[in-house]
Formats: sequence, C-alpha cells, structure tokens
Amino acid sequence: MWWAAAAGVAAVGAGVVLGELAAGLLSPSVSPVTAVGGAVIDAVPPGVKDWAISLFGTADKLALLGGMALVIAALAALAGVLEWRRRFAGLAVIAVFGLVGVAAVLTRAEGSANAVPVPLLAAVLGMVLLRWLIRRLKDWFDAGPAAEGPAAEGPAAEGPADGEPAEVTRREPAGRPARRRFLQSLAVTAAIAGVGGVLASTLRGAAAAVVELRGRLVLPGPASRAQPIPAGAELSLAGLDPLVTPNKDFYRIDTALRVPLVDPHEWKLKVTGLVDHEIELDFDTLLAKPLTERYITIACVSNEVGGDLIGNARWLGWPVRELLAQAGPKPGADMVLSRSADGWTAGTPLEVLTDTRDALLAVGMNGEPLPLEHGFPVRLVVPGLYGYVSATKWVTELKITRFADDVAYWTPRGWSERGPIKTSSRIDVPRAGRSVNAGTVDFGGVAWAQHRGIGKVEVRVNRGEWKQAELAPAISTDTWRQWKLSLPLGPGQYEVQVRATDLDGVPQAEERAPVAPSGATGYHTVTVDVKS
Ligand SMILES: Nc1nc2c(c(=O)[nH]1)N[C@H]1C(S)=C(S)[C@@H](COP(=O)(O)O)O[C@H]1N2
Ligand SMILES: [Mo]
Repeated sequence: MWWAAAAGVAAVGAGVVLGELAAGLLSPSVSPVTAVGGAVIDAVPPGVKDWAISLFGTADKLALLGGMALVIAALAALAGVLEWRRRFAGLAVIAVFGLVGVAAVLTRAEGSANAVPVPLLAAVLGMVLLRWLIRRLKDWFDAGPAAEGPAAEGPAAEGPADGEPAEVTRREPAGRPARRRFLQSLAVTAAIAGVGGVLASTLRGAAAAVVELRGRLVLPGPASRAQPIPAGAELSLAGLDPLVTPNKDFYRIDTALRVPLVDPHEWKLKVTGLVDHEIELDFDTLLAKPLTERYITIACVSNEVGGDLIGNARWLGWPVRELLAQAGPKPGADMVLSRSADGWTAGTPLEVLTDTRDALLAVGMNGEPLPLEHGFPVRLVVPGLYGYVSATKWVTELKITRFADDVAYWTPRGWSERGPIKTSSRIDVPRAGRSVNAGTVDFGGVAWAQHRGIGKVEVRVNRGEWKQAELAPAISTDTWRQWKLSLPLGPGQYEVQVRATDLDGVPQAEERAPVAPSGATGYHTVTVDVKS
C-alpha cells in the first residue's frame, strides 16, 4: 500500500511537472497549477483570504502553492492506493484532476486557448505512469511468496505496513527481479518529476519576470485614435464571432516551440540594409512616438475555406512608413525582411510598408500590451497581407533589401514569396452539423478583403440564384465585415454557399485551391438540415 501511494505521488508529480513544462513552452502566461491556485483564490470567501494573508503575510502565495502541493500529493497517494486496490479507480481520480485543471485554465482571464489541453496532457501522463508503476508493483507482489513482498523493506522506515506478504519473507531470488523492476520504474518516474520540475521552474521564473514587466507596463494613448465602430457593425445574430476578437480567443500561429521572452527594456529594433541611415530604436523611444490606433483584421495563409485562423483586433503602434522614412530606403530596394527574436523572418514588399495604409509597429492589442504569445513587446501588423509575409512577432530587425537577394522563412518551404490576402467569406450561422427549424432560417458570417474592402456578399442555396445578403457597416477596408440573410426554407437538406465581392467589384475565386502556396480559395459550403 505504501509503495502504491509512492507510485501515485511520483506519477502525478511527473504529470503535473510535465504539464507545467508544456505550458511554459506553449503559453508562458498560463500555468495550470497557477490557474487552479487562482481559481481557489477567487473562490475562497473574503474572510478566509484575510485570515490567510494575516497568517502568511507576503508569503501567502507561497503558502497557497505549498498547500496545493500537499493536497495534490495526498490525492495522488490516494489515487495510487485506489489503483492498487482496483484497476481504473486511481486513474479516475487523476482524470478528475485533469478536468479541474482544464476548467481553471478556461476560466482564467489571462488565458490563451493554447493552454487548455495542457492539464489534460498532464493527467494522461500521470495516468499512464501510474498504470505502469502499479503493474510493476503487482508483478512484484505476484512473484508470490518468493518475493520479499512490496512491504518487506523500504516502507518499514515509514512505519509498519499491514501487508500480509511482509510476514512471508522467504528469501527466494524469484521475486528480486520484479522488485528491482518496480523500484527502477519508480526511480525513473521520480527522476522525470525532479528534472522536469527544475526545468519547469527555471522556465516559469524567466516567463514570470516578463509577465510581470508586461503587467506593469502602461501604454501611452494614441495620437491618432481608432475609427469609431459604426452603429450596427456588430450584427445581433447568435453564433457570429465577435466583431473584435478578444485577445485570449485570438488565433495563434508561429514556429516558436517556446514563446520568446523579450524584456522590453532590452528590446531594440535595428533598421539595416539598403538605407541612408541605419536606425536603432529602443522601447521608450518607440512609446514616445505619436502612436496610431487602428482596427485591423489579420489572417493566416493556412486558413482553410471556412476556417478560423483569422481575427480582428484594435492595434496600437507607430506607422512603419514613418520609421522607414527616417531610415531612407535606397533606390533598388523592394523588400523589408523582418526578423524576430527567435530568428524567424518575413519578406514584405517595401511599397506596402511605405504607402498610405496603416502598417504598424504594434505595441498594443485591444487596449493592452501585446500578449506574450502575440509578440510582446513589439510586432508588425500589416493590413492586406497574410501573416507569414508581414506580421512578425517579437520583431527585432528590419532589413531593407531586395526580393532578388533575400528569402524569408516560408519561401523555400513551399509558400509563395508574396502573400496578399485573398477575398474570402465564411458562413458561421447555422453552425456546421446543427439542424434548424423550418420557416425563416437565419444565415450569417463574415467576409474579408483587407485593404480593398468588402462591397457585397451573396448567398445561394442548392446552386440556385445568388441572393444579396445584408452587410453590416464596415469599420474600415482593413477589417472584416459581418453579413446576414434570412431565407424561407421548408424541411429538407440544403447546400448553402457564400461568396464575397471586394469594393473594386472583383468576386472571390470560385475554383477550389489548397492553402499552399498562396492561400485557399473556393466558396465556403455548408449543408443545413431543416427539420419540420
Ligand atoms: N516571430 C514570428 N512571427 C510570426 C510568425 C512566426 O512563426 N514567428 N508567424 C506568422 C504567421 S504565419 C501568422 S498567421 C501571424 C499570426 O499572428 P498571431 O499568432 O498573433 O495571430 O504571425 C506571424 N508572425
Ligand atoms: Mo500564418
């Protein structure tokens, strides 16, 4: 029993620690353990909170974490014992752990969707390890009277074990290998927990420092305010994505296995290459510039037709064209190769960064400093281009160069050198796979053609006539636009399609194309079941 409890503690410990490690890599602002702790703090009645603060003072957080460690260890020991007694009983306890973690991460405000599966991962690891250890323990036990019995040696130090096998200490070698195998497995699991714990806390410490700097940062107000959102731009139709995407729901795409942790005080942006004056810009200098605030919808080239790798935010930043004007690009230059702290690069046409559009060296997203996952402290946001050729996060260098001389990260990997966003539209209501009642059926969604603007959205049923949808007012040509249309439909199954046309009168491409090399095309098509 004691060995089973030890197995529980080691297995759950390794799972929790690996979960912390995964979270530290994927989403440094969210730790499953801290999320659960935060949920506990929020849930505890004020009286208890005051009592804890008066008891522990400034060590209250440490006390909470210590208390959580004790509770987790106790439950883990219980899971071990239960699993020893009855297969799956302990695993069930760990599964509940995992679900509590998911719930905590989901409800944390600072959360990011990336962190949600992490507690589940931790739980699965804990379950696999526990199952493994208990199987080895059973093997030892089953080696029968020959074995020294799981309770014969080690646990004696921890108190008398009431295991029957302890009495039967016939010292035959048959049980030895099984015993050794169990102890080795337990040691391996404990080592995973130990090494993982050291790595996780190192990572967590570095992340915590940057998270704290970000938390203390107060961004200046904009010199040029965001365009007001016109009345009616957000349609009231349940199931539509919000017009402005909250940061925690914003899609995240990058090659960074570990989110770069950039201290804003150490951040510098170098402007190099074919310029009259090289520039080195630091964070305070950047914040002192007249900043522009704009709603801009960014999208990923990997967004499938109907996909959700797109989001609209209110960005705050310094127009890149002003920085480039100070640097003075030399004749012949046609590309800006932007580089991130972790070495990723994007190649953006120089003309796009010097024309009148609001390409920003952004520091703010929806009224906050950039989230770590979205490029803290500084990133590029360029209306009209897919992210892979423009939206460099954690940006540290702009090299003015020529497409003939430099290649960006994705270009040799099967993606086109230039990446203008293709006019597209999506049906969000009714949600796929959901059936609706016959009568008047509401359809709705979004359409985008950044920097050209959406002029028209049409819907057709069963390849019939295109019917014009109602278009919500646009925030600007750089943002997506919501649409809706009500159609009378009797019972049956229907194929519904949408297409958008930009303000130049060019409709989106009908021909289906995959995401590579330059973005998917084709009409978003959904099948709708109408019930009588
Ligand atoms: N440093 C860095 N910046 C990057 C990327 C990357 O891999 N590394 N990916 C780009 C891609 S492909 C997209 S679509 C956008 C996504 O930005 P988001 O994660 O803030 O939504 O970031 C861009 N900026
Ligand atoms: Mo992307």
